[in-house]
Amino acid sequence: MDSVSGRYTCLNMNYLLLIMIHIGVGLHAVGGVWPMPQISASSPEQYPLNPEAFYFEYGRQSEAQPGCSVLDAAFKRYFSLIFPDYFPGDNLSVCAGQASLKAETVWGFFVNKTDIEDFPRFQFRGILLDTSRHYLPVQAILKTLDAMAYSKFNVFHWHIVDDPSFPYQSQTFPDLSAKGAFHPMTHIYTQTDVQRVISYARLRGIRVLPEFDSPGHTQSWGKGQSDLLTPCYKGGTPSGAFGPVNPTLPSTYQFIARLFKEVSSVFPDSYIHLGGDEVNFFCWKSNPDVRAFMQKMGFGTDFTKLEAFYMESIVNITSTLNKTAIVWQDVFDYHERIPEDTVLHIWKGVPYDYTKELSRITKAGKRVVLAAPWYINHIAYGQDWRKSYTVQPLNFSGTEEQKKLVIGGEVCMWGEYVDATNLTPRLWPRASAAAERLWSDEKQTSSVEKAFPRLQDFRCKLLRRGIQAEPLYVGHCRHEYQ
Ligand code: CP6
Repeated sequence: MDSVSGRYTCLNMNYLLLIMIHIGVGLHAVGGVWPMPQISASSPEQYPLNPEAFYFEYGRQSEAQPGCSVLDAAFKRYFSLIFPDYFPGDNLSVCAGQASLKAETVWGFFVNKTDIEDFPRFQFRGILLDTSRHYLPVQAILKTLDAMAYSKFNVFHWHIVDDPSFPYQSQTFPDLSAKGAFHPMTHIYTQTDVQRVISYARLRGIRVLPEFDSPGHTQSWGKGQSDLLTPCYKGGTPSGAFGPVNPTLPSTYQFIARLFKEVSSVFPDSYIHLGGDEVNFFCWKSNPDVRAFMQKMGFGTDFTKLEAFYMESIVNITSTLNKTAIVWQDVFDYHERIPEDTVLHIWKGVPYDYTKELSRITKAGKRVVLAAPWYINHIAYGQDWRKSYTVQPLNFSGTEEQKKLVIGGEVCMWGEYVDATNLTPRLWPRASAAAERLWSDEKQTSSVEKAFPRLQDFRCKLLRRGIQAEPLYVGHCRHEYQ
């Protein structure tokens, strides 16, 4: 998943960026490097670091050269992160005439000579934000993208629509948000908003994975698209309620094809998340037209076959759009004939029996993303980051080949109880614990006790960088902000 489409020509320089990030991270707090680099060797040799003399340079051998917008922008951001208190010209004259070394110690700092070689353990390190249960202003999303980059997350899974609201403003079907958003003007994501999120994420090495979850979780879609949802029946007549998307009508697939055609051109990522979770068969069962369709198709009374039929159809639509589908694991449970390259997203087995799911699904040769142990919308009294930290994603029974199919993991922040007021402290630094599990070498990061002070330091660094991360436990930051 790290390889990116042709539009992102500079992003293969990601690792150069990472090395710079580590320089920045190493400065403020001793040992406060998070997530832990794969290989690093520090020597007692010290160098002064002076903002007046510090600059980033393109390597001669580098494919990226001056003018690469991704790196030019990153150089600017990371300069400010490395020297957070530096303003050009500020106080500098005070030191004029003094020995240069002294001046450097006042305005700079010494860093130990450190060689770092770094690369991620897993290629997919995601965060899910849910903008349907509560609308999140674009600013809150951008802020989250900043914080994600600090912890080296590289996938923003945008669970953009769901039952309660449809904030995505579609060009093809404007009624979806006009009628399905909490508010048709203020609680929507316009095309401009979406572009802003995508390009902001791109500059930080983050892909945007949109999810349009169906056939369940689609109540809000029905408001702006008539005949899309299944009418539920009670005592032989329509009850006025609606169920999942109606899988029996050709118009359904025409609609999905047009919507996904738009979505796949708006979101450049090669993956698209199709959902497919938690389909309630109650309404389908009640509807005589659905039952007649079942008979015609030879599904009998097995509604999982009907769901399979629907998912297969929409996965095929995404294939024709040259996108790879990611779906929630429910889709595997119903044994659909889905393309080999489809990625299964493991969310069940909450809290801790997801290892069976990992075995079962990778045994069938499918790639998986692990979300089950990282539902951090769940909160508890105490240091629950420790549980996230001690997850061992590859500790399940299976062959080496099966283990290679685990492409990464994801922290889910479902939105029932989360909006812009509490998103940041609920995410950070708890998500950072999962980030280190997904980035760093497992052996080097096996001790929660050793991680604790480093994560505390990192949390202070997040505060310094303007991310309102919650405290892990009793203590203080050397720089108290607020
Ligand atoms: N919304 C959608 C949700 C959940 C899922 N899908 C969910 C289910 C159980 C828990 C948390 C979230 N809120 N669309 C399941 C993937 Cl515990």
